Amino acid sequence: MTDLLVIGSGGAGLSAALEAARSGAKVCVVTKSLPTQAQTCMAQGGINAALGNLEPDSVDEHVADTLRSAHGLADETMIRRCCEAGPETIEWLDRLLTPFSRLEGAKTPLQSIAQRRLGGASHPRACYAQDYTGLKILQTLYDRCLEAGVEFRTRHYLLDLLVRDRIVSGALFWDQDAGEVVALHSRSTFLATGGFGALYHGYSTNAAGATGDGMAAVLRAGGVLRNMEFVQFHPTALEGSAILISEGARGAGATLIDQAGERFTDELGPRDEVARAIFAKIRQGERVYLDLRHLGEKRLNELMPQELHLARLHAGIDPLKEPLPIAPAAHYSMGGIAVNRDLAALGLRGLWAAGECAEAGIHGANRLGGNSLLEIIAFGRIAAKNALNSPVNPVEHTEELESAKRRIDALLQRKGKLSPHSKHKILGKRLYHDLGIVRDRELMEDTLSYLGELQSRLDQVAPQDPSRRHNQALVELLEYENSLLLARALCESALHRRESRGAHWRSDFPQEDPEFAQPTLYTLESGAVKSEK
Ligand code: FUM
Repeated sequence: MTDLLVIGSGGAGLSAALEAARSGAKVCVVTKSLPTQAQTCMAQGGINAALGNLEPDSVDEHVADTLRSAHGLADETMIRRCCEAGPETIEWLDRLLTPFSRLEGAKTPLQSIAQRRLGGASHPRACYAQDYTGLKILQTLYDRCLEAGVEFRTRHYLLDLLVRDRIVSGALFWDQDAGEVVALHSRSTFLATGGFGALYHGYSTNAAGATGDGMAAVLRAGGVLRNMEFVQFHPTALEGSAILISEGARGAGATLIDQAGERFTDELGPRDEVARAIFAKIRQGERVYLDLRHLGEKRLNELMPQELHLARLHAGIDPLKEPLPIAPAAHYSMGGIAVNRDLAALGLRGLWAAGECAEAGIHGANRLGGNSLLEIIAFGRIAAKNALNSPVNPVEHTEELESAKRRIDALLQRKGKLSPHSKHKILGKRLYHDLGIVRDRELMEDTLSYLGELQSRLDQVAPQDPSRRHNQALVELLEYENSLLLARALCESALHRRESRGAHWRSDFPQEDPEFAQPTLYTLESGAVKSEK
C-alpha cells in the first residue's frame, strides 16, 4: 500500500513523487509508457520565473501578463501563487542540478541562469536549457526520484479510478508486459496524466499517446472537467509532420514570413493571435515560413541545436539556408480536470491533479509559453503535500477488478474490422478542420453527430490481435475510446460558448461576450455543459 500513487511520469508526476518521497512517504509512479516519455519534453523554450536576470522584472508583471493572456477566465489567486513560486522553483531545480544555460559574470547561481522572452511576456522570463528545457528537467527529476527510492511501474495503462461513494483509493491498470489487470490501492492518488492534444492526431505536436486518459477516468468516476473548449494551437510546427519548432526561435529573433517574404504579424504576440494570423494565410492558399537564417550558425547551434536537427531530419531543410514551412498544430489542453485551490479534484475525495491534465485556473483561454513548466513543477509539489495531508482509508474493490478483467477479455476477442490507429487518424483530421483554430456552429454540430456515429460503431473497432502481452493495439483501442469521450466534451463545451475568447475563436460569434466570462463545467452525470458561477 502506498501513501501516494502518482499516475503519469511527466514533470508534474515526478515533482510530486520527489517531494513526497523526500518527506518520507512511500510513493509509486505508474506510467503507460516509460519514465521521461512525456509531453513535458515539448516545452522546449523554457520555464518562467521573474528572476530579472537580463532586465528588471517582477512577480506582479508576471501575474499581469498571465492574467491578460487568460482573457478573464483564470483565477488570480492561483496565478499569483504560481508566479510567486517561480523563483523558488528555479532555485529548487538548480539545486537538483538541472543543466540550465548560463550567463557569464553573474554574482549568484540563480542570477547566472539564462532567460529568453517568449510570446506575450513583457520581459525575458523563460529560464532555459538550450531548446531541451522540458527534457532536461525531466531527466534531472527522474534521477533524483530514483535516488529518493520512488518505485516505478512502467507500461501500465490507466483503466479506471477505484472509487466508492465518491472516495478514490487507487486505480486499475492494464499491465502491458504481463498482460493482466492490476489494482493498486493508495491512501492518496495524484493524476498527472497530461493533456489530450493527440485527439488532433497528425495535426498535433503531441505524441500519439496524449489522449487525456486521466481526464476520461475522472469523467467516468463522476468528476468534473473545466474549460474543455480551450485548446492551444502552437503557431510553429513543421508543415506536414507537425513537429514542434520552439517559440524560443522567435524569442531569439526568428521571423514569420509569407510567400512574398513579408512579415505579417508580431512574432512575439500571444500564441492564439499568432496561430490565427498564420492560419488565415494558409486558408487563403498561402504557405507560411519561419525564417531563422539571419540568426547565424553560431547562435543557432548554441541556442537551438534541437530545432536545427529536427528541421533537417523531418523537413529535409537546413534552416541556415532556407526558411522553414510551418503551420499551427494542436499543442496544449488548457481545459482539464476541475480542481479547487488545494488542487483536489472537484466532486471526488482522495484525488489530486496537476499539470496539463488539470484546470487549476492558471491559463484560462490562452496559455503563455513557459508557464506550463512552472505550473507542473510548482503545483506538482504543492499537490503532493496536500495529498499526503489528507489520506483516505482504501477499501477492497474486488468487483471492479473482476469487471475490468471481463472488459479486457471482451475487447481482445472483439472481431471488428477497423483498427483503432486508422480511426484515430481520421478523427484527428476531422477535429483539426472542424473543431480547430476557427469554429462555427454548423461545423461543430456536424462534428457532434459524426462523433455520435463513431460511438455507435465502436464495436467494429478491434485490436485485430488477441495477444495479451505487449499488445499495443489494445492500448490504442482504449485510448480511442477515451478520445471519443473527450472529443464530445470538447465539442459540447465549444458549442456552449457562443463567443470568441482566446484560443476559442468562432467565426459566427467573433466578439468576446461578458455573458461567457465564466469557465465551463462538464460532467457525464448532468450530460450537459454548465457555466461555473
Ligand atoms: O515553443 C515552445 O518551446 C513551447 C513551450 C511551451 O509549450 O511552453
